[in-house]
Amino acid sequence: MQFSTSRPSTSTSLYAEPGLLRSLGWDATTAAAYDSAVALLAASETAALAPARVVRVDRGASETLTAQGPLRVEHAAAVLEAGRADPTTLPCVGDWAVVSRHEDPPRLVALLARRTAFVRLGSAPGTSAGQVLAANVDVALVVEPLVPEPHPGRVERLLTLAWESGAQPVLVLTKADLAPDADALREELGAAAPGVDVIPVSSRTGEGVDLVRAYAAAGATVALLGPSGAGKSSLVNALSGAELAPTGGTRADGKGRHTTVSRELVLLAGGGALIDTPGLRGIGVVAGEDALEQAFADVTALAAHCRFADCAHGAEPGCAVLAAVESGELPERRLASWRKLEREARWVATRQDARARAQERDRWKAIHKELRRSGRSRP
Ligand SMILES: Nc1nc2c(ncn2[C@@H]2O[C@H](COP(=O)(O)OP(=O)(O)OP(=O)(O)O)[C@@H](O)[C@H]2O)c(=O)[nH]1
Ligand SMILES: [Mg+2]
Ligand SMILES: [Zn+2]
Repeated sequence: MQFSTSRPSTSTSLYAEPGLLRSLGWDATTAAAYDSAVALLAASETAALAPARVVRVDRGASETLTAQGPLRVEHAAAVLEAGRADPTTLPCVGDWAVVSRHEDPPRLVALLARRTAFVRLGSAPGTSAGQVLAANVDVALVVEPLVPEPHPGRVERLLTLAWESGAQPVLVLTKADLAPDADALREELGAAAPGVDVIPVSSRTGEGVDLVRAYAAAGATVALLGPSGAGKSSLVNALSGAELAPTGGTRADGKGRHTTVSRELVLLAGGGALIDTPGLRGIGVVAGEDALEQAFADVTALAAHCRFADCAHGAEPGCAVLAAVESGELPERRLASWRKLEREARWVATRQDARARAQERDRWKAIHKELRRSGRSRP
């Protein structure tokens, strides 16, 4: 996290905002983003504005926290309209917002630019643009249970999503109290998480909980992502020292019961915020090339040593990636996982290109229409 502290801002009074907003992570960067968002509003909308953080979204309204405490706000018409064109612009948990108390009920009139965002794209061609799972997360805790057994492929997919979001990924291995071979599993999963801290935890014994809590220090926002039943809500409770989030059992097959149903931000006593999320059912397509390079930094480093710059690591001579698989340095499973996510990333890129072309076409259509209209009305 890089927070500038000396940035001049027209809302220095807001930057000096005490207490609640500060412990939610309000800083000079947020203050500047607030000013920019307010500047874009129509003059008629600038009465009784205040900053707020979205703690939960439900049915066209958001529960928020303002400097004065909780405030439920409806989403303004302009916000909803923008959301119809691009659902990723709709308010989501973790968003900083501009709210207006001028109206009754109060309204959310704009969102501040997001520092980071977890975006889940549609999982099949032709599905809608995407869904933002959480915004302005500083640290993404990828939560994977050690018991009944961890899935390295799922960890890789979620870590890629985390890298893509712009947050710092951390791998949290839960239910360490139940795993007799926790150390061996930690090593195996560490190989699937280059450049990422790996923390085994137990919400039951408290092992590792302090290490995780340290990430939420000083107003940082931490989000938990992982499958249902992984122990995300149990960890939220262990971190906060209170029963904030309901937890559920697991089924006989070890799968979770989807106990958590909405994404919710909770404030920690020592400052900082936590976002609990429901277990992801399908994660879908997650990322572009840059995030893949980070999530698979080991593969990328090997590929730099292939004889051919455009090596596809198939059957080419002098392929350093295949040599590493041969020698056991790179697990074959990991190479397969990388290939799968690579294919998906290419598909996303193609689709984004197609969307950009369609938007360009629409723009020209509008320009031509306007030209025809003004041509006709010319004297
Ligand atoms: N032994 C042990 N059990 C745990 C631990 N953490 C969670 N559990 C159990 O695992 C089950 C699922 O925990 P939850 O915290 O509800 O899981 P979740 O990830 O929030 O699941 P969803 O809300 O469904 O996504 C519960 O029965 C918990 O008691 C742990 O560290 N050790
Ligand atoms: Mg839960
Ligand atoms: Zn190669």
